[in-house]
This record gives sequence, C-alpha cells and structure tokens, in this order.
Amino acid sequence: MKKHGLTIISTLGFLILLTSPLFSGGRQNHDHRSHALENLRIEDPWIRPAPQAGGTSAGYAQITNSGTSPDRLIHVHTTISSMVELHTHIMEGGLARMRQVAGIDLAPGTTTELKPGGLHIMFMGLSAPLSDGDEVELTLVFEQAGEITMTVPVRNPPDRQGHHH
Ligand SMILES: [Cu+2]
Repeated sequence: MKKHGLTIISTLGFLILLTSPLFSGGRQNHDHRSHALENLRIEDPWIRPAPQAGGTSAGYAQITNSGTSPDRLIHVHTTISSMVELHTHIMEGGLARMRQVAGIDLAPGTTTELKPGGLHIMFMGLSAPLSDGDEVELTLVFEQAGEITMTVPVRNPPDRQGHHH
C-alpha cells in the first residue's frame, strides 16, 4: 500500500511538472489577446439601410491597429442576417464587382477603412428591413484580439445627397 501511495505522489509530481508550462503558456496567450484587443480601435461603424427582409446590406468602419503585430478581421457574428461575408471590390472589364475575401488584414500602425466601393461586411438574407436610425448588434471576430461586440447605427451613406441616383 505504501509503495502504491508513493507511486501516486511521484505521478502527481510528474503531472504538475508537465502541466505547469501549459498553464503559464495559457496565461501568456490571454495577456497577448487582451493586449491585441487594446490595440484595436473601431471608429465610425455604420450599416446601410435595406428596404426588405431577405435582402442584403453592407457594413463599414475604420479599424486602427495601433499595435506592433498584424491582426485580421476574420468573421462577423450577428442576428440581423442568415449569412455574413467579408467582401472587397475588384474591377472586372471596367465594372466594380464584389468578391469574398477570407479576412481583412489589419497591418500594425495603420487604419484600414471599410467603405462603399471598397472593403465591407456583407449581410445576406436579412431577417428584417433596416431603416435609417435603427441600431444593430455586431460581434467582430479578430484572429489575434478575439471578439469585439458593438452597437452599430443604420444610416444612409454620407455622400448620398451628392448623387443623382
Ligand atoms: Cu458585398
């Protein structure tokens, strides 16, 4: 019995030795993540109004990465639509077309602008119409910083008055 007890103690000691680097590794990872979160600033987020449920809309913002390492917007969670994709615009035969991208790179020390005609968050299969003045909740998922949830206003594009259609 005594011998058996010793075996358990030494096994425990061995396990503690094995797991302690994992614990400190996990803590470091958490620090790294909250640090990456501190370094991201999301400004002027907005979503385009949409007249019909089942339709599409697009979301924009300026995302500043003031840290020293790159991050990446990889997904957006929301209940306003059944599908969300990250899109960019490319010119094809003189026409601007939207194309899905796997992520939006946020280089350190730069501001990445999601704007009409450029990078944007695409909402497809809206669960309800979106009207100017509404507010919706979005959770942006970043590769390094993790998730940021925020309330985003629905509003008309700022340059709408200057366009003839
Ligand atoms: Cu799009």
